[in-house]
Amino acid sequence: MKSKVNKVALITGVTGQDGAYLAELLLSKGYEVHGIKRRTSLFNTDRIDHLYQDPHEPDVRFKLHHGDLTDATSLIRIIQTVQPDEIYNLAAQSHVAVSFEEPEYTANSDALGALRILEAIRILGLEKKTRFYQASTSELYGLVQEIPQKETTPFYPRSPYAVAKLYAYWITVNYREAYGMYACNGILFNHESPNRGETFVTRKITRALARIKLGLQDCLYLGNLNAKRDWGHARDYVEMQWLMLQQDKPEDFVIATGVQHSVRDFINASAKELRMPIRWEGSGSDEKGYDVNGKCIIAVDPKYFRPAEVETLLGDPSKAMAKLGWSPRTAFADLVAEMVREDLKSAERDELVKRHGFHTFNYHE
Ligand code: NDP
Ligand code: GDR
Repeated sequence: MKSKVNKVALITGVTGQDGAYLAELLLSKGYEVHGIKRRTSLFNTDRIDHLYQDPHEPDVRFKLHHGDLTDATSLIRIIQTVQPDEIYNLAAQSHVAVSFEEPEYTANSDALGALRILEAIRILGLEKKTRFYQASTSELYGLVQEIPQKETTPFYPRSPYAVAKLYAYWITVNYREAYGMYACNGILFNHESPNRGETFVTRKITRALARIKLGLQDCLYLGNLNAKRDWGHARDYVEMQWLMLQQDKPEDFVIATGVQHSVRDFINASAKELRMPIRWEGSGSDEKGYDVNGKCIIAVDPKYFRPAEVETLLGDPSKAMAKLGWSPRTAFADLVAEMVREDLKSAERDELVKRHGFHTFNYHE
C-alpha cells in the first residue's frame, strides 16, 4: 500500500483495546506503525490479528516488538531502532480493582513506565523529533472536586492505579516544561467497545447477559450498581489521541461525552437490547435482578466492591470541542447495542460448540 504520510509511530499497549483501534487508524493514514507487546505463554494478539502483515513480505508497515514498560533496556532499544515521530504510551495495568491487589506492579508499569519512555527519548537525543502521548484518565479526579470535571479540576485519586497515573500525568507535564518536549496528556473518560476487556463492567455485562439469554450462564455477579460513568466509544477516542499530537503546541485535553449513566442503567439498556427486561428488588448488597420468569439473573457480590470507590464521573470536553473539533459521535444506546450485538454473536458460537458436546466455561472475574 502506498504511504500518504511518511510518519513512524510507536504504540505501547498495542494488543489492548485502544492500541488495536489506534494502530488501525494510523495505518489507514499511511503511517508505519510499530507496536510493543509483552511476551506471553499464549498468543495475545487477538485484537490486532486483522492488521498482521507477514514480516517476510516487502513494504510491511505494521511491526511488533517484544518489550515491557518495566524494562527500560527494551524500551531504549526499541525506540532507538524505530526512531519514532510519535509515541503513544497506552500500555498499563489498567484495571482499577486489580491495582489494589498488585499496587507495586501497577506503580512500576503505569507510573515509572511513562518516565522510562520519556527518559529513553532524552537519552537517545530525540526530544525535538519524537512527540509523546500519555494515556491519562478520568480516574485522576477520583473523589470529585467539581462537576463536571475539566482540565483545571483538582485531582483526588482513589486507587493505586489512579495514584500511579497521577505520577505519569505530572512527569509528562514536567518533561514538557523542563525539556521543551512535545508531550501531552489525554485525560480520557471511560471508553468501551466490543473489544473492551471482559472484566471491565460494560463488557462483563454485555457478555454475561448474552450468555444468559442463550442458556450458557445462570447469573451475573457484580459490585457497585450505583457507580456512574461517562461512557464513550473507544474508536472515537483514539482519533483524539492522534489529533492531540498534531497540534502546534502540546496541551492536555479532557475527552468525554458529557453524559452520565449508572452501572444499573447500562444493565437495563443491554437487557432492553436483548429483549429480556429485568425486574429489580432489594438494595445494596441484597439487590437482585429477575427475568420475566422470576429467575434471579443478576446479583451483587461484595467481593467486587472496591476498598475505595469512585462513585461518579462526568466530563466536560469543551476545550477539546473548541480546539480539536471533538464532538461525541456514538450515543450511549448505540454503544450498548453494538457491544450486545457482538457478544450475542460470540455466545451463539459458544452455544453451537456446547450443543456439539464441547466444553464452554464461565469464568467469574
Ligand atoms: P487495556 O487493558 O485493554 O490494554 C492495556 C495494554 O497494555 C495491553 O496491550 C497490555 O498487554 C499492555 N500492558 C500491560 N502492562 C504492560 C507492561 N508492563 N508492559 C507492556 N505492555 C503492557 O487498556 P485500554 O486499551 O482500555 O486503555 C489504554 C490505556 O488508556 C491504558 O493506559 C489505560 O490505563 C488508559 N485509559 C483507558 C481508559 C478506558 O476507558 N479504556 C480511560 C482512560 C485511560 P496485554 O495485552 O499483554 O495484557
Ligand atoms: P473503571 O472501569 O474502574 O471506571 O476504570 P470498570 O468498568 O472496571 O468499573 C466501572 C464502575 O463499575 C463498578 N462495578 C464493577 N466494575 C467491574 N470491573 N466489575 C464489576 O463486577 C463491577 N460491578 C460494579 C466499579 O466499581 C466502577 O465504579 C476504567 C479503566 O479502563 C481504567 O483503566 C480507566 O482509566 C478508567 O476506566 C477511566
